[in-house]
Amino acid sequence: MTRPTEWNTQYDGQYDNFASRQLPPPELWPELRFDLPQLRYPERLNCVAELVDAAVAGGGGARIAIIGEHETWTYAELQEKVDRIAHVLRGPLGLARGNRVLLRGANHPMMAACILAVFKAGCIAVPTMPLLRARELATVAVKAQVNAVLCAAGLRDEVDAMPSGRPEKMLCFGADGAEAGSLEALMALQPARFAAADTAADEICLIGFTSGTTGVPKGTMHFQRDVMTICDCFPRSVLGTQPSDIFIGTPPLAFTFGLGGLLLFPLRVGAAAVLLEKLTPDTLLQAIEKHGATICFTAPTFYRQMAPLAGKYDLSRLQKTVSAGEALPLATRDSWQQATGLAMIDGIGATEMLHIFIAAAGDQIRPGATGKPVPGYQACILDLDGRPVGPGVIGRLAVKGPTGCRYLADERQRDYVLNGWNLTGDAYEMDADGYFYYRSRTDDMIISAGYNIAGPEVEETLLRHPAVAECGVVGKPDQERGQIVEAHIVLKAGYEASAQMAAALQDYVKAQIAPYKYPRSIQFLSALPRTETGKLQRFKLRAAPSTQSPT
Ligand code: 3UK
Repeated sequence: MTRPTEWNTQYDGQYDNFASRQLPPPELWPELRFDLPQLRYPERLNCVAELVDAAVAGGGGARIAIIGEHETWTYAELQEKVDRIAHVLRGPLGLARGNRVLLRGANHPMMAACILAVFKAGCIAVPTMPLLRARELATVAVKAQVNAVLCAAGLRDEVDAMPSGRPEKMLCFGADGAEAGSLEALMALQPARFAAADTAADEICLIGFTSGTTGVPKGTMHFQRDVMTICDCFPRSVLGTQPSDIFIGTPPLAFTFGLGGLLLFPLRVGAAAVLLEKLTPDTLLQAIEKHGATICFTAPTFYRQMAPLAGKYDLSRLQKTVSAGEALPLATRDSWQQATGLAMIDGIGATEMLHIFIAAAGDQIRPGATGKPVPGYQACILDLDGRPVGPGVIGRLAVKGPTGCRYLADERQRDYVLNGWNLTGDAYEMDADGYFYYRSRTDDMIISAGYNIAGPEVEETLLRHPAVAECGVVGKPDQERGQIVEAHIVLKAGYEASAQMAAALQDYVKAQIAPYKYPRSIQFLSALPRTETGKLQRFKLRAAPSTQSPT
């Protein structure tokens, strides 16, 4: 791999070990297994040296790397953008190795370049979803002790409004023209080449935040090595990626499903990634046709909505479609296959595991099952006491492999890791042939249209409304979205349950937290079901019939 050279030795010597000090103690880590020869990486490893520099050095500089709405970058052009941004980070911004950089932007070539630049500079990327509001951003920024922000110009308001105050070091990109003081303006003043930081393979480069059931997001920490690992597992052994592939899809780069599928996996094989924002089922189909995309990544609900529209488009180049984020209903698999002739590749991944660890493709697919452990991973089903159960018994899904859960300073590490196994919080069942079948979440996470939504976070928000006395938020099954958020509300005296009240509460939530978390269904109750010790009984809310129809 590339060693540091005279280009940027001026940045040597500073190292911020905040993140590594927040790693859980070794006894709380999952067991990590590197059974496959391709997963034995050198001790010093910079993932962007491998994913971008190696492609250029190997003669692939003129190949297309990234296609955006308005720009197409070759590998050489991507390398130059990444290198200039890395210089901005370490030079004008004055960041040290190991500093955390919060990233905020929709799927766009510049967002991709920024993430890669943070990895390459030896800093730590903290990508955030474009829809997050100031309060949610602040939680992330405080937990990860963020040192700087790179933000799409159109999304800066929520950063400016962060209750914790925004970090002093912030640069915006993507405004019309390269405004003075913008990231682009600074990039133009920097050298075109940046030698990748000489990082250790087990140096943290990414903190991926997940919404927790308590509403406090968990930061999952991943190493330079892990970025390579996910590229060399599922895409290699299940998906079967080729240099000629053109990747497309919807998951945000701030979600590790999108980061892998729409950026890292294509780069690993010298393929091209189409990065588009604000895709709808119609515009995604249009873009698949226009760009001749061969591999698509999105959530089940998107495929469900695309299936009836697929006939309008020429999808003849499309070869593989990957579904993840929530369970793939059989009806969705069937309608997609009828519409396109493609057998869906279902895969379960998790932010803690970084990417997909159980999946199936081609003639390995067994409808109704997610699949089998991706080579390199092992899985089993554990009972409540942590003992493995045999085929046909529903229990807790447990996995181990080359990646695994390491939360940033979080007590919930003890819940996710048991005897070396990662417990994903899913109830699964195995059959006699070793196929794994999703049954439900074991915890209270609401998964709606591919988004993870923590009920208590919505509750916390609703409770700030003057009319709300008490509330409980659960997921209700929904044909379209998998689940919808349903809020059960006890109003304070003097307030009346009405459609107007429901709408007001919905608007209130949308203004406070990411709008996708708002309760589509609101039910008014006179009291919430509670145990003797005062605990809310969510299962009773879930079982209660909805009396008012969702909006
Ligand atoms: C659920 C699935 C059934 C499951 C993710 C691919 O979803 C991802 O990460 P998250 O941390 O959520 C993890 C949880 O989501 N889930 C995901 N995929 C499936 N359930 N079938 C599936 N195919 O509850 C899991 O524990 O948001 C997915 C790649 C990277 C990811 N981060």
